Amino acid sequence: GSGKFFVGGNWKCNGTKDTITKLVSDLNTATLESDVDVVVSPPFVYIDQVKSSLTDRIEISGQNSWVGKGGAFTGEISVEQLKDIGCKWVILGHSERRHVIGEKDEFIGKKAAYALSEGLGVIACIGEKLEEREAGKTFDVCFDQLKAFADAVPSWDKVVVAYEPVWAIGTGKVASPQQAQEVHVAVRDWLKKNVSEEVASKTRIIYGGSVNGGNCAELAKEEDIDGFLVGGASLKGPEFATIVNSVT
Ligand code: G2H
Repeated sequence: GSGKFFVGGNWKCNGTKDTITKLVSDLNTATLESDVDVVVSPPFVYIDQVKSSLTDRIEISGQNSWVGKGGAFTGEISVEQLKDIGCKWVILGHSERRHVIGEKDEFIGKKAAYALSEGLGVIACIGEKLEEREAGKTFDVCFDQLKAFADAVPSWDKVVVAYEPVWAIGTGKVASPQQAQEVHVAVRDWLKKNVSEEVASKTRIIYGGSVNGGNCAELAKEEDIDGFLVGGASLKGPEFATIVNSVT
């Protein structure tokens, strides 16, 4: 693998003050392997609560950010605000933003460039839909999404790529270690050919889509799986800790 193992918990649009208090307390008491970058991404409205109660061992990410400087953009949250409230990261291009909300490649690329320019790390998500996989277009789709990031970002130093096949997200239908590894290798190869050998070897490529405490160990064994982006299973502190500790 490349670099330090990276595990992100994407809480999506879940939680209340009470459930988040419990989750933070479970995370604070969990034993986490030291050689892993651990990040959680609460809904915006709970970030302040999480920041003020969660151990500094775990960094905080936004689930989205506005494409430029804040201002008259009703309903949006700016990169400056995420930084102000203590975030170190932002998830961009998640499939739910692409396919439910309708964000396009170029817009997502611009968001990544802006977030990086302000010093946030970017968890850059890519992944194909089931019909695209079945049509043999997995690599084409992933490479197009990757290219939109590559065309926009000046540096890959603070970018983590998350491969999340849409058919595996929240479905309980996890990609097999071989299926994930195959795409991770292809992504690394694309980076090598289109960005640089150095970026290809240094950039962490993490897997997301129905990762849980039971399947993480097998996935983590794959050479090019450098960590995970976890949705449902990140809402349970002990299970999330198990996934963090699947580092090999
Ligand atoms: C994929 C993942 C987290 P889940 O969206 O980003 O969610 O683990 O629930 O499939």
